[in-house]
Amino acid sequence: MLLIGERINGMFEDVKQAIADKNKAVIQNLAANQTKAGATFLDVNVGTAAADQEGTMQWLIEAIQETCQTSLCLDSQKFNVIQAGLKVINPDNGVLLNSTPLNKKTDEEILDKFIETAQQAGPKVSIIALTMDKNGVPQDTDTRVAIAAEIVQKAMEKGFDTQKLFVDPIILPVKVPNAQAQPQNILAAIEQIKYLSDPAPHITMGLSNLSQGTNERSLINRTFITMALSRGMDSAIVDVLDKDLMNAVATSEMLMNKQIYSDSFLKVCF
Ligand code: THG
Repeated sequence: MLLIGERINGMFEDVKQAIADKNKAVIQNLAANQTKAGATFLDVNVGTAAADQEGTMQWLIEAIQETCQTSLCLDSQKFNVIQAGLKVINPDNGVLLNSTPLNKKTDEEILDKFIETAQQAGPKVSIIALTMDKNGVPQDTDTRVAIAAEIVQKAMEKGFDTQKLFVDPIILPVKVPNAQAQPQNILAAIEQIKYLSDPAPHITMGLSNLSQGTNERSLINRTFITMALSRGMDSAIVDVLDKDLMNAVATSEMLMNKQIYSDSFLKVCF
């Protein structure tokens, strides 16, 4: 599966501090460690503290690219921040633009903009599209799948390869009141989204959202990822430095016959 390392995110105290101090070494170590642990992409999110989000995105990318060639996942809800990142990124290493909803009240054409931007930026530039529209994040399975179908249709109309499209059904904290039915709604959605096109779009999610505020973060994360993988998810934004999570992913892949069994399968997967 395609794992996106979540740690270069201003939401984390060490990254927030490194941004404030312009301390490249902290960022470069996180890039190296996550790559070594098995990340295919590194998520890059400036967080909310930095005043200059565009400049911070560029500083993070430049710091990472000085020492590391791993593909980057530019993570911002603001299109201008992603555009700023694209100005300094090496698109030949592979890039994911994270993320766009189907449409917004303030910007009906946001998905078109993401697709066109990816197409102009080069053949190795993919996008993450959220099953979210101008009405917000749906709670049920059917609306998630209906929005995903519109996203896939738009990609096809615009000649954008569905293998460069990652659909995110948006997992939210299980601890939020009345949210406990959401994980199973998402599993049902995953199962349907993978049949929307051939070849299928990738399916991804920000796994750690699920366990926010709980006492058993790693256990909840790794249990849910095995469930989602078995239903057809093939990517996720995760803490690749969580060894128990990585072992659960490796075991799932082996049990799903995606990795060959050997007595040392945990060592060979990542
Ligand atoms: N979908 C997409 N992109 C995303 C998300 C998503 N990007 C951001 C986020 N969600 C995924 N990344 C994270 C990163 C960190 C945490 C959760 C999701 C996290 N952080 C600690 C917390 O809030 O408790 C930070 C505190 C700390 O440990 O220092 O949980 O859904 N496409």
